[in-house]
Amino acid sequence: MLDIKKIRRDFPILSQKVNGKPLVYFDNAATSQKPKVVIDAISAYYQEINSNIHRGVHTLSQLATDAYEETRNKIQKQYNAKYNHEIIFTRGTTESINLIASSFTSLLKKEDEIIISALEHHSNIVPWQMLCKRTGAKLKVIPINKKGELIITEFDKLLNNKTKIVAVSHISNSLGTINPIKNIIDKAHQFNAVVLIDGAQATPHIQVDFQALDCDFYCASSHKMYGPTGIGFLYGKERWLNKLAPYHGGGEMIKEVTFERTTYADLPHKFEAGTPNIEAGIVFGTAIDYINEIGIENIASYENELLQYATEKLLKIEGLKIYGTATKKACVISFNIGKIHPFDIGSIVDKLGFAVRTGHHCTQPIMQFFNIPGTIRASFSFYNTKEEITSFVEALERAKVMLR
Ligand code: 7TS
Repeated sequence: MLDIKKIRRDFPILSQKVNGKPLVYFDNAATSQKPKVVIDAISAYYQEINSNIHRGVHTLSQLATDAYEETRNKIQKQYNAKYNHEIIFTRGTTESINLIASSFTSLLKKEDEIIISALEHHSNIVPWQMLCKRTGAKLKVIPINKKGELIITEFDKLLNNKTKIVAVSHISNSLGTINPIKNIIDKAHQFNAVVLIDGAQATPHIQVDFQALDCDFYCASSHKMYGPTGIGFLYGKERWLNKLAPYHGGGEMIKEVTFERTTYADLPHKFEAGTPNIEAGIVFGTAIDYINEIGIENIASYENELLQYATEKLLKIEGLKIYGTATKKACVISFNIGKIHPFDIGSIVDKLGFAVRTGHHCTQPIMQFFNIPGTIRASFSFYNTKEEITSFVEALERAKVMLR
């Protein structure tokens, strides 16, 4: 059992008032709040060991390098990668996907096909469209049913020997659907396609094991995992990372440079040109430690309780419709009330202290599928409570009356 009261004290922002009302933060899918240990670690880095990494013999540089590399080791351990050099630091999920899409340019031909799904965030759509434009390859889309679940029998029909890449999300940021990625990975591998998993919404909430999944690439962002912004990772199987061309050129990613030719550094540095976001990389490790203190299994089970509670309470509001009713769901609820525009509801509940996201959530094709302009999205985290959900439902009832 989690002591939520105690946990909430770890997050200074949660005791703030917004518009004169206690803040209720239900926009965790966009970004999570940060515990004090994370906030303090950022300050400690600049006060104690700030220096550039991987290049100085001096003590501070070595301390910073060790702390930065320690996070790589923590990510390897947390997600059971075989080697620590299979973890590449990036600015986040978006950059991780772009890195792979860019690096595959020289490996694709115009007969080849890439499969994504109808549930993807724009960051797992646009880079593949750009890759298709560069190479002539074709983009195929696994459709969804009315519950917001992938139709796997349609995936079976799309797969063939031309399929080179399958890129799907672990959990949908708009609908909360948890996709059957193990099944997708196994099926894709039967056709020798590589599989990239967009794990931006999974790593903050559920246990993930790269080797058990057997995915070829997996991407995530620290800022959704209670850590700093501007840092994330790409996991890639060693054999694939060795095969791919680097994404950025510059310092740090080379073995030897002459004007005639350059040889590249070994993994992971081949993909890490330039001075990285050092402090965020180090403090990402602090956030992982924090998750482990609470326990990812505890997080998953408490958040599931919140999801069930919120679903039940929200459905009591007359005219409220939930989009995304998958059997396997994470703690995200997208909904609309009657014909009221989501933005109007979002603006009113904001005045009452509730932070929710409204709009298309960077998933316009999902909105097109449901034929709606957008939704109100409440996304929960382990520091949220049933009391907050109850008062949210009351606020929605008030908003509904005001907008009638
Ligand atoms: N993939 C998914 C599934 C996401 O939810 C997001 C961000 C991204 C990729 C991109 O991550 P980034 O860290 O590189 O920006 N999702 C959201 C959201 O739902 N609201 O704001 C950002």
